[in-house]
Amino acid sequence: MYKLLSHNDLDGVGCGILAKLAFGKQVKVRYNSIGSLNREIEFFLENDHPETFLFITDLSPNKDNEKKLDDFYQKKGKVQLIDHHKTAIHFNEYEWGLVLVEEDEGKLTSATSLFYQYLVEQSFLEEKDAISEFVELVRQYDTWEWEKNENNQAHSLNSLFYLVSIEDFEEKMIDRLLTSEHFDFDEFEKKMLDMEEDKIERYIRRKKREIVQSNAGDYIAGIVYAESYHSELGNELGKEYAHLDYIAILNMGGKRISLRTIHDHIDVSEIAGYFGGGGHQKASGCSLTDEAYKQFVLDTFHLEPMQEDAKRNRYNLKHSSFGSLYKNRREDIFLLYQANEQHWLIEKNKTLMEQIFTSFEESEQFLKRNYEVWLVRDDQFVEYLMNVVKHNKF
Ligand SMILES: [Mn+2]
Repeated sequence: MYKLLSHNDLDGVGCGILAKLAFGKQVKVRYNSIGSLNREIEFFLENDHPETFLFITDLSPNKDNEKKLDDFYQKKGKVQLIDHHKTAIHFNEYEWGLVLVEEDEGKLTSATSLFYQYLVEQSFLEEKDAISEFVELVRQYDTWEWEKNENNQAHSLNSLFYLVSIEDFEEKMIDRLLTSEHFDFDEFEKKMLDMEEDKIERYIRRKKREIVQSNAGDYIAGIVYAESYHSELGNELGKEYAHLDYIAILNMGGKRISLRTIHDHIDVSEIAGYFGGGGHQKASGCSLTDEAYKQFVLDTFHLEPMQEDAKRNRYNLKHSSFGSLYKNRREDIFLLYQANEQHWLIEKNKTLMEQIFTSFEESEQFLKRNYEVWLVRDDQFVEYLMNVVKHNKF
């Protein structure tokens, strides 16, 4: 007999689907949140048949269970952990641990892609186009490579995963992978997924108007409340407000925080780790502890939401040679302009600020991080210019 304990997201359930394809009725699969894994491991060690082979995928046990699992391995040799989270790297010290964040060519891994390789290598499962395509979609979604590759099918697969129950999803996928030569959605699913995509877009648009900016320790974070679409939100909000170091998405009902960044120089798994969580460099999570509650909720609840830059301007544009006009909530006006080849300057309420910048981006980032400014609409820009002209005339 086999038992698989896996994560309850698409990548984790991808592992469950592969396990059922490989072992059929010989495997019992249990999906877990990060919080419930350790209880399941303890239950397994105390209650399951001692000859059962245990797989753990896409999640990692705590210190206590790490030790217990190693004892179990020393006695029976029947445990294999497969993961791709950076915070689980130390499990490679064990014979039963296989943790790989990226392949040699810099291609990011997912638990499903690693588990597939493992099952094929061990001859538990035969390679097949439909399965390989499914595994690749899961990998691209989980690593967010789908966006760069514009592989919308990967995004759709995750949307479908959340539209139906885990049991239905498993059953549908197993059936499809067994019978089809290539992986695809059926016509009904395609219609549903189109509608779902519109819904996600509207949800994100609303959240763009709710996010607040806050100094959080050494960083500047965007904070937003949301129960769903965390990855999509983290990515879209991160791009809209690129001056923020990371986005913290608070799920109050679940008492969890998701941390996302689009920047290579920020490691949100460190921040999550500080609050007892973990994950990837660009996507991590932790529980809403008392300390996290104070920093992310209590200290920020009074803050006003950020304002988006004006999007449909023809005149007040970023990088414009006439300068770009910004405003903050205190009605200060900032004109950002290029003084010469190397230097960008800022006038605050028509007085030159002392800071000198070497690029538009650097100066805009300074303004957004320190003054929470937004690019004003054309009509306000024109009004500003008219005032300047009037002033010069009389
Ligand atoms: Mn994963």
